[in-house]
Amino acid sequence: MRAVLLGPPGAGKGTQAARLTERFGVPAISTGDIFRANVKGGTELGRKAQEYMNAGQLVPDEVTNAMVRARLAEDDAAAGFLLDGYPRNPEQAVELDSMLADLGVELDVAIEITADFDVVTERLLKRAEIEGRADDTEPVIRKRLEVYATSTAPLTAFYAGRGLLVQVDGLGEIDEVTERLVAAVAR
Ligand code: B4P
Repeated sequence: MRAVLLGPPGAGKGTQAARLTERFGVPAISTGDIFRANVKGGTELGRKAQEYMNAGQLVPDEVTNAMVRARLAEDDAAAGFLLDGYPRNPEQAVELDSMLADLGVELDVAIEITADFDVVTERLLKRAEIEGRADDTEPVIRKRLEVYATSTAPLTAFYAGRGLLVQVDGLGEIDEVTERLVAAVAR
């Protein structure tokens, strides 16, 4: 399976990617996780990404695209992958097409987890209490949702136009959402 996972911040992309990777036996590649690991490790990439993440902005495309290109070329992604949080704007989607063309493969499905903004805001504020992530504060969550609406939401039409889009309701228990996703992908 070669899939991208779309949806607003807090829809459950990271949560579900970790479960789907086990079901489908392909690596989950989360750009957010890679950035956070680099921030923690104090790398050059982490330094570049941190200010954007903390402000709820997208990390610049040239940084993100190069990172994904390198990751997709690794051996474990040859038989499939689940991209969590990439692409996040139309420019990244076009770049992903070029990466896949260079690898001689095609995307099978774009899965969108839907959830309304009130619900996701509540989830992220709850996570803030548990994990204390720098971008889970109320003003930054608002900014992330704005960026989602402006930059990422147009990808729904982009992938629908190619017949690749599958939409799954992200509300409800985590297990329920996983089962919906598995059923939707199997269709
Ligand atoms: P990400 O790490 O991708 O974070 P996110 O979209 O905000 O969602 P996340 O995966 O964390 O949350 P989830 O929905 O699983 O991005 C962070 C930042 O990195 C971005 O703002 C940007 O700066 C940068 N970045 C990442 N990718 C980029 C790209 N391609 N280009 C440029 N910049 C990029 O879950 C949220 C919470 O909800 C969790 O606490 C979870 O436990 C809970 N939850 C999940 N499902 C639930 C359910 N069914 N019921 C109740 N709670 C649930």
